[in-house]
Amino acid sequence: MEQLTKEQFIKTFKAQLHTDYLVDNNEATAEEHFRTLGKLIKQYVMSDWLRRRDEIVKEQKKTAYYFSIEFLPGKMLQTNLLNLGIYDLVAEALADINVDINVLVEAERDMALGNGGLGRLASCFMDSLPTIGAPGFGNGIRYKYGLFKQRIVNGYQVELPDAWLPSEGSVWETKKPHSAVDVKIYGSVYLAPQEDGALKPIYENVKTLHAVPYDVIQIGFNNGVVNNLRLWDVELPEKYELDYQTLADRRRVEDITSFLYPDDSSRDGQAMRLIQEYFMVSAGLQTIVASYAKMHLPMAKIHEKVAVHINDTHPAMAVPELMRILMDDYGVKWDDAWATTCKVMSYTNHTVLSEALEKWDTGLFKEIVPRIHQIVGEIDRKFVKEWAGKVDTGIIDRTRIVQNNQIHMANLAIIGGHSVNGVAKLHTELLIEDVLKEFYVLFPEKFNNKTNGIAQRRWSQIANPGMSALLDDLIGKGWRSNIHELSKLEALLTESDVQSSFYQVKQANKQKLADYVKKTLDIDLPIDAIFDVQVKRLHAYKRQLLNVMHIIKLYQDLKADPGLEMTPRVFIFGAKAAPGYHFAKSVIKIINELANLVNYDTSLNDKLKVVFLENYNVSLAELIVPAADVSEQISTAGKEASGTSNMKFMMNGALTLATLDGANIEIKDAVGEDNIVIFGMDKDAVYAHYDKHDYNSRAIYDSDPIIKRVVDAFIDGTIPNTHYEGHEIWDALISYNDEYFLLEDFTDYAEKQAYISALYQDKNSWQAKVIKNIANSGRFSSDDTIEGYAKDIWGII
Ligand code: 73E
Repeated sequence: MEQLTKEQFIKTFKAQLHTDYLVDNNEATAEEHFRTLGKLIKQYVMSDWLRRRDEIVKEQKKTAYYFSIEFLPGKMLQTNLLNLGIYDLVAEALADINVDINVLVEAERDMALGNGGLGRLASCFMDSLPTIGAPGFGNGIRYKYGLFKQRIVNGYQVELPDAWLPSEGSVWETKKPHSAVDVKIYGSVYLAPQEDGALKPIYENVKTLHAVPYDVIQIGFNNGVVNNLRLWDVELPEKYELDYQTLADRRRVEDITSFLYPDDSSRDGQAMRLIQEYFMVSAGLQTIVASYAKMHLPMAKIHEKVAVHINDTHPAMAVPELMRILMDDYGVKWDDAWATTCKVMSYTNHTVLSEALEKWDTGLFKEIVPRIHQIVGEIDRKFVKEWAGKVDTGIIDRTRIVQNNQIHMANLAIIGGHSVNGVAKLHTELLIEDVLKEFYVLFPEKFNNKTNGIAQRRWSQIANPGMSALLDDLIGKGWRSNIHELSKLEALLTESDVQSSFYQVKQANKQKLADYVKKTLDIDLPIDAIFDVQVKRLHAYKRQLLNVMHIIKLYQDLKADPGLEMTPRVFIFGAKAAPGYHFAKSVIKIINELANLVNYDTSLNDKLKVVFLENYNVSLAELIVPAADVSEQISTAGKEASGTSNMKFMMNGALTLATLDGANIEIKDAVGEDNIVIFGMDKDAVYAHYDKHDYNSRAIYDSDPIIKRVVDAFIDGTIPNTHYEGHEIWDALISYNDEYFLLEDFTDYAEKQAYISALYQDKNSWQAKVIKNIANSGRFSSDDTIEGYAKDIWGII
């Protein structure tokens, strides 16, 4: 963008307020101020945005398209200002006219078109792609309602719709009606032989949807590059309006882009979800192929200019859909279409949980996307034929796409692409050795690892201005553009004034969070206590319950001996449970009632506090993460593919208390064993139990009085105001043999927690570890991760 002065900014800002809202600056609402600033930002980048589009066309740059059913940007104002390099100027200019930039920041609604780590990763990539200058665009759905808003009522989670989208639309998007395309679903299709021997698909009774794109700006950091996140909305096609005569028909169409499915681990088997997947895949690919066609290059070589990434299995229909478009719309023959499709497509697996590996009933699939069903059948048939006689038939039976009347989307994505990656070293190893091992026999060359990363600018400069200013003082400002410069801190680990400066920053961040907790929950938090944080989706494998068990133990210890010496602790939780996930909701209830129990018990002398923060989302994370002393990453080893909050906490100077799972292992490698606290079984120990079937939680319960006392607290009335929840938990732990091995890991966990309490007393040693963590967090930058994708998988840089 052009050089901007404060005076120019103030002038245009005021003028825009007049034009849009007919108000003077001092009468405008925060919302009006925010939208006006957003609009100016869009104007500032417009020429860069257009130039980007033109240069990609003119230079025929190979472009990657990141297809994802989720994007979770949160708020965009600060990121956009920072990346444009005008944050300070705008903040000062606004202050000059008595507008507080923080009030504008608050006025923006979180864009929560994602559930958790998977969607947030996609958004970190959207920030990093333009930052490294790579032509990489997003493709997704413009949900009218994002992830539900969580309220806690009487300790229970209540889900409310998240109407994030103002009636005027998001300020960051541009509607592109002229780029709309039609997507066909339902009906039937048969293949009519043509004179030249080709088969032409003839559709009957289809329903046509009108897909309208909204392009959202993605601004690179200080480099003039603006990429695009294309989100599709559905409209009723005027041409086919007779197909939708009743209000109910019309509503059904509108609903296609109404809701994000609020499930982080298992799919909701609704036809609507399948339609959503096909809708965004088809609309995206039609546009991509059409723009490639404008280059007048051979269709069978589309892989030389286009890469399509399948983020988790949800967009896996991209494989048959690209085949369909190439064959049916552009006349490419099957073999050529298949060869190029496999080179275009690549896939990331995000989880080993079998319930999250999508499978669709063939009947439903055939009903909704009949032509895609045909093509998938043919891909499957050819796959079986190709491998027959070359490998064991068992392998073919288990890797083929169609099995027992189900379509296995991961199999489709693997067979139809050239790359399969996991999201942390251990996770990729597990894919190769276990979950996808038979695919590894067939296609070893496809497998690779890309450890997740985080957009460091948001998780340091924006979320933690106090720490950022300190870093500027200590190591200069270079780290802001080159995060690896954080390693300069290595020379300062033991300097006591540096240590105390980091301590001061942490205390100030803790105070900010404490103020928020006071305001929202009316609980007083002592900031000299250890702030021990676990924020993530609520899931049994993430083991929030292990954390709860430890809190119960501390409570029981303190009740038994009120004079017990203990470093005061504040346990902070934030977590949404999938609405249909009964067990997870019971854990939320238990945490809230445990909080009520301990927070108001004066005999505990403020040594123990428990806080459950309602409606955990990206904005709240930006407040919580910088305030944490301890980062809880305590999943059963082998279950958490990577985790990304672990990286955010580390970068903000929290010590990680972790199992050897996901990216925790790489954090340990980065900081060394002395600067992370590891406990519990590793993946091999967990797998040994699976192999030998020898785990017996009841035996542990019967033989360990401390564990028995803790587990019984769920049912013996210790936690008041609970009903079936405690029994449900007790049963999961004892009657159903504790699927996630909490009891086995408990003793080590409690011991390591005690170690942390002691360590915190030794401020110098603690702070040295804190600084060591920050110094080594640069390697978890999503700029580096995405560079790996761009070079190794997509070949775009
Ligand atoms: O470990 C995280 C990982 O850091 C993993 O659980 C999460 O993805 C993160 C980013 O790689 C994830 N989400 C889903 N699967 N894995 C998922 C599955 C189905 C629907 C929505 C999300």
